[in-house]
Amino acid sequence: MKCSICGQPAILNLRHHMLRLCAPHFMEWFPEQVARSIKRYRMFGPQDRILVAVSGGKDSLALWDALLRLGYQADGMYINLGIKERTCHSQTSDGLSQPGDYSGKSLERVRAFAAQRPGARYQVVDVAAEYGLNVPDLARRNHRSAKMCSLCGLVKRHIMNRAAYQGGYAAIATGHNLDDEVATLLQNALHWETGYLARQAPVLPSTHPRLVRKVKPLARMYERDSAAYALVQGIDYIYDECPYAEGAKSIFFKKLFNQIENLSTGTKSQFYLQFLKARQQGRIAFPQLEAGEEDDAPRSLLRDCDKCGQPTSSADLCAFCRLWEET
Ligand code: Q46
Ligand code: ZN
Ligand code: ZN
Repeated sequence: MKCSICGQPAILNLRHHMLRLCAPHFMEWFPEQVARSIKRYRMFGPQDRILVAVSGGKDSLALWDALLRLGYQADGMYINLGIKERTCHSQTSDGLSQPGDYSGKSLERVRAFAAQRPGARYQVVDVAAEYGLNVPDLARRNHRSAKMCSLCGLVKRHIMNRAAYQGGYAAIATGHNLDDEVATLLQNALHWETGYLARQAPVLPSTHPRLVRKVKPLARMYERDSAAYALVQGIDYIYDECPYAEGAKSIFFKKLFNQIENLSTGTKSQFYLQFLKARQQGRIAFPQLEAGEEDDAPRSLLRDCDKCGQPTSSADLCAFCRLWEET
């Protein structure tokens, strides 16, 4: 198999792009694709400061790396959720199996990544140190362990938004890739979750001066491509999924899409891009977003939380502060 550009041995067959690339050309191609998405969806400009949500996994570190290589002012942000492994060992990319602390090991990956890149700045928020409980304990106290991911998502969104707003960042960038997007899209379509479908997009614009815009520069990238980029770039990332993601429906839907993709190349891309196009052209329309989570609500429905001051659609406390009040 030869590189479509230079004829040297290729390391990757990008069937969905009808392209085979050698390592050096793949290393150029990946950031170029990220840059194209940033421009196409007008995510941010070259002068904007971006806060990248980094988890220590391949996608967020690949994204951070690509943004730095493209010359963006991209700072990392790691939220230490205090997640421990539920099994006794975890596999890390150094091939060693070590007992321990999932969040701690993820943070080590973020630190190592930044240490190898002069100028890569990042901040860490430790949920237990700052608020008194880590996220699994918070879920237990609230009897919401069964809904751990929705509680965790709420905590992460709140903390990211606060940090991005206070730090004066133009956007929060997350490492969601095409596989994540199509798995979510199908799950939401199966239940006709019109509210979620309405806002599933590479850009979630700000609806309030204190709600920071959210962008997904990898939304058009196949997961295997961001994994390949991380590997070829020598990024040491945490291989394991978060222990709470085990058995998550999203993993089932990702596997399903991989089977479909094997039978019909390009399905993932078509499914996502045609959805975006149909919505943009008005061929699919959703009703006005309803008040709910802060991100969804129109500005007219937002007021300041009595405790933290962040915009909320509820009468007194935002969902994050209510969570801690009820604990
Ligand atoms: S970190 Fe949190 Fe995820 Fe773990 S508990 Fe669920 S939401 S799976 S991206
Ligand atoms: Zn080449
Ligand atoms: Zn609040």
